[in-house]
Amino acid sequence: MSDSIPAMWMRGGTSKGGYFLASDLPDDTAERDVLLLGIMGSPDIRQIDGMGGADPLTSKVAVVSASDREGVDVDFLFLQVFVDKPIVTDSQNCGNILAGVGPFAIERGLVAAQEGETPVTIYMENTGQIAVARIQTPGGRVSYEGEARIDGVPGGAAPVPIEFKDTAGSTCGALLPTGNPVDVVEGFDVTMIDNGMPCVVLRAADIGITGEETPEELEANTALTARLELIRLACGPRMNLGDVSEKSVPKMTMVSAPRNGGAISTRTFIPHRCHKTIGVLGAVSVATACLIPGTPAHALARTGSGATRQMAVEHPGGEMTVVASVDESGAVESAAILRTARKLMDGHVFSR
Ligand code: NQM
Repeated sequence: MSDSIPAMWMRGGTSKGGYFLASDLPDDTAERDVLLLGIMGSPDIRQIDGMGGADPLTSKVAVVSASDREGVDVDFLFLQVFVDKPIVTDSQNCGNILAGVGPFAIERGLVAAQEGETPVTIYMENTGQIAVARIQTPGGRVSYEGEARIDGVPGGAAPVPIEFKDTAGSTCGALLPTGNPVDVVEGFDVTMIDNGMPCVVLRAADIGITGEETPEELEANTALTARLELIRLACGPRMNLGDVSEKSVPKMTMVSAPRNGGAISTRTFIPHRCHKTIGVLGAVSVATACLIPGTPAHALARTGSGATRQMAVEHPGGEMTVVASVDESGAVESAAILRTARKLMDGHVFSR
């Protein structure tokens, strides 16, 4: 008989995945990964024998535990389960799956709900950084109902505002790991940046697209995907990420001038499938690139002025607003975004 373990399935932002208590998973990483591959049905492009949705955005895992860190409620480890390869990686964080961590932690009794709203301080183990999510808890219970809307998800839900601090250099060690706002890689001007998510940002026009294409059109453009992968593999070591051939970072974002009143328009490969929208920390990193003079993104962006910038990062499904607080020098000090989450299933999940 196959093993089953307790799991909650949740939509977090524009992603979906399995949420587990760390204590319900094997301590041994190799054993844990075999179990998760079996649960998701990987490797298989259809993930027909598992819970994964045949897309990197729906093949994600949150591992949550009570934290013994000062001022922190819970520790969250994000795991990306590859769809088509037997790989489970902790090489990236995920701000979308993060949106479900607060509700999950309250539902599992790791955090006591307050009346009305409960702030949950989360240590993101992948990058060693902190996020604070505010969860709606009327009557001391998590509420998923509400009118907050995010592009890429139909209908309304309870708002989950999330604030990030000190995300610069989360994985690469520095906001600009090469020290430059722009470098030339494989003949293209690129910004290698990490403000929560390692990203390579380049002009859409340089690589032969308008930036208005759909994700399906871009994925079908094999000349484009081959060129992007060449650039990505060359950028990995320069971003202190080493050989990235089997990693899900850096993300590749092609930018063009905003079309709908936002700050910038984006199309992002994560890194081999085109995102239907854009990742949360990916959007924070791209918005940060827009604020740095000398980057290709800066020249195309509308960034506004003042200490608080509302920057709508346009993407194939609409936009994601990053609220960036900047200091006198124009550097981003903290960023906030709005997400929503929904509990889909609570029970036991089976591996192979
Ligand atoms: O950048 C997809 C997502 C993400 C990541 C990816 C994310 C983030 O949309 O914080 O949320 O880039 O792999 O879930």
